[in-house]
Amino acid sequence: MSYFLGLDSSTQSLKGLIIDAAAGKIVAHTTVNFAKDLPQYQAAYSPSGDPLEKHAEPLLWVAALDLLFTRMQAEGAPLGRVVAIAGSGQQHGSVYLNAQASSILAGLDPAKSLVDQLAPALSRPTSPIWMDSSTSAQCAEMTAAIGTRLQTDTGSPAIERFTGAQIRKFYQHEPAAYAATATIHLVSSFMASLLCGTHAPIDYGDGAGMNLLNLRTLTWDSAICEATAPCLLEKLPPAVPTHTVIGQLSPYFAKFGFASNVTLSAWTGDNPASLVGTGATRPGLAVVSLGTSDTFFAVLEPYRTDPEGYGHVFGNPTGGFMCLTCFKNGSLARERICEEAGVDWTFFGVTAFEQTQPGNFGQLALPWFEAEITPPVLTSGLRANFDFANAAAATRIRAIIEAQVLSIRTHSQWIGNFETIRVTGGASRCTGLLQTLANVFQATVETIAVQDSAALGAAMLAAHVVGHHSYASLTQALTPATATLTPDPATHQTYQDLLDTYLQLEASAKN
Ligand code: XUL
Repeated sequence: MSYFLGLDSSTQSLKGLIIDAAAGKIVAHTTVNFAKDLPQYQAAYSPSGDPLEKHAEPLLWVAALDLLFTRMQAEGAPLGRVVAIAGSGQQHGSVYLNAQASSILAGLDPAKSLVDQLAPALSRPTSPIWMDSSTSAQCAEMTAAIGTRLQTDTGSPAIERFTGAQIRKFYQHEPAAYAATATIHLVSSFMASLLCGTHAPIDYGDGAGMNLLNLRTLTWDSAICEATAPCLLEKLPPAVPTHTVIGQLSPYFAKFGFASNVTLSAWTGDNPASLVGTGATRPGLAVVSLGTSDTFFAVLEPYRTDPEGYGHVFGNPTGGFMCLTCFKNGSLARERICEEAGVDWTFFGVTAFEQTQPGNFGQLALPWFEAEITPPVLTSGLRANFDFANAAAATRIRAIIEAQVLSIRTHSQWIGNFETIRVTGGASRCTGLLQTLANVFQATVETIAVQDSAALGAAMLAAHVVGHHSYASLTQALTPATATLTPDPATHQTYQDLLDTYLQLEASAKN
């Protein structure tokens, strides 16, 4: 039997994907879309009304798990043949559970829904997620307490969305609820806990997104935990390598047709899982994931940190380290510009690029509709160096896309150069964007068939950890390049010049 299930609990959906590892094929693929399928829950909102605050209701993810398996079973997905499960979650988001949670998880009753059973286990009804940038004060306090070691040992300076600062804010604003919290999970380890029926550990891939894990010792850093919130170390599940078997599937899930002896492999963050699912676990290859946020990631050897402080170091699920830079205004900004211009996706992705020329006569627009992460900008709003509102739609679109790509180039330079960039995510169908990436980086751009690289990566992890399938064979069969774009050398100088314009605009707009 060689069926492995990968799950991905992301900002907008929960996906399930089954691979037949021996045949090298995806055999089932199902999505629960939060806005469409579970509109009664909030996926990203501000409980206090502060626009910098972004939380989700954790019961949304719980409800989505029941719904996904119900749907997969109804669709005839071979759940009964699944040998092992792994998964990934949106990074940094945290779930707060009380002391009852352990017995609730251990005694899940298949006659009741997961939501009804888990609701009493929460010590906090909402979960801060990665889109939150409301913790600048807590970041400043953590930096003052720890100093530069915070970045050099945890892989990132204090970052607003990272879990450490979020936990500190919770402790400061709601001390009683913090004290009533027995366990703090990441989205990934929380989802894994539901499946295991016991508290699951946090892996090095996702754990590194908390500012609490010492990447030199690969243990929770007790001094940083103490400076973050009282008794924090006691509330954290153990930190483990991603390649860890964490238990067996809870009998609760037999009702969906799972076998009785399904093994669970540790869950990780969506970006570390995507590193596996895009076949990018070797140096020289970088990935640009064009999702809700745009991320740039690659293997990082040896361990080092970004001198600018924007790039983060996480555990590479296959061993060693990876680096990642996150740009919040990714697809959300593209969708907004497309809608405002009143054009369809063919115009946005193709026609606009035929009607304009590389470099766009130096016209750039920074798409910071939401507070931006890279570079950190807390005041939202588009910034352009030309009369954006009165320009033609095609000019506006190229101005946004070229700025997005130049930002990715600028803030990934510390990692080095890459021969190949693999592109994944919804917007990887936008050929104008892909050619711009090839030209700006002067690198080959490859697309891969699977859009859901995090769910695929999770299934590949399960196949490797439990089924002992080699990454080389899984990568070759499941993530081949489907299209290759080569850079146009004639644009090299154009983009060198535009990079300077971009840097000037970014510097002036940051202030
Ligand atoms: C990474 C980050 C985002 C989320 C999206 O640091 O914040 O990419 O992981 O799910």
